[in-house]
Amino acid sequence: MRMLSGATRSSITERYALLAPDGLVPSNVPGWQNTICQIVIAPQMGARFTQMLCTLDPTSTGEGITDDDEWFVFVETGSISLRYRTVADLGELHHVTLTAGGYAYLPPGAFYHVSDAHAATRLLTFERYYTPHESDDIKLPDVVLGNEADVPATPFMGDDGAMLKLLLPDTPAFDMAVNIFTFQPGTTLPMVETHIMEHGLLMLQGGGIYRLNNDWHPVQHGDVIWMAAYCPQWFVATGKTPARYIYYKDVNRHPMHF
Ligand code: UGY
Ligand code: MN
Repeated sequence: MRMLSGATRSSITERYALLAPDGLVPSNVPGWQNTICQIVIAPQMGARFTQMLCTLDPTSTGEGITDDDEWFVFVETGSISLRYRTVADLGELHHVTLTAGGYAYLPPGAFYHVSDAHAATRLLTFERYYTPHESDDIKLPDVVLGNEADVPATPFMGDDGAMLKLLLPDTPAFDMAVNIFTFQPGTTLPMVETHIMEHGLLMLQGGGIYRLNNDWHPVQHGDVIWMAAYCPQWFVATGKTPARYIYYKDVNRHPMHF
């Protein structure tokens, strides 16, 4: 149908971006076949990482080499087979099945191959340059495999209406965190956060109002948000169901070494 109004909730600014699903456009991404890849956050926007949404079917395949980067994949819906090898294990090829809620983190120097997707599979990926720790005692992170269903949630700053899961170990080897937040209706972030960490976010369920810099935006399932360093941010969950989002954050490095 022809669009008459030209209206969209998407808004791209210097300090943040909100991308509503209706405006997303696929790209041909090297390594991915028969897959709809939407690059939703990228350095071209001002970000220091890349976030991608990939829709797969049983004919889809995807592969890559992390090189100096690190790669995180989260199965939003469906399931995949993931084969990977790392430099640390002398090139042995590992094979795991990731179902909905499943995730994998691969450090630099890894190879990955995705196949055997269920018909309705959507993946979220985060990729960025891995910043080595200043201390030679801190080695590269290990591979992490898990499912968010097995990760315990803890109240955020004492509020059990806002439960937080950390999907990656909170140790100095990791320069990225990926967390899932669940907000009961009416719950807010306890303050307008203004911090050095950058975020890339995907709304997994429900909705609310996101304050981004000096603007307030209604957001819902499927929306993507980029928040630059020091972008003031605040959220309230609205509606009758809990709101859930998964987000990336850069952590554990000196500001001069990112
Ligand atoms: O981890 C965080 O900085 C988180 N509280 N930010 C957010 O949800 N916008
Ligand atoms: Mn934050």
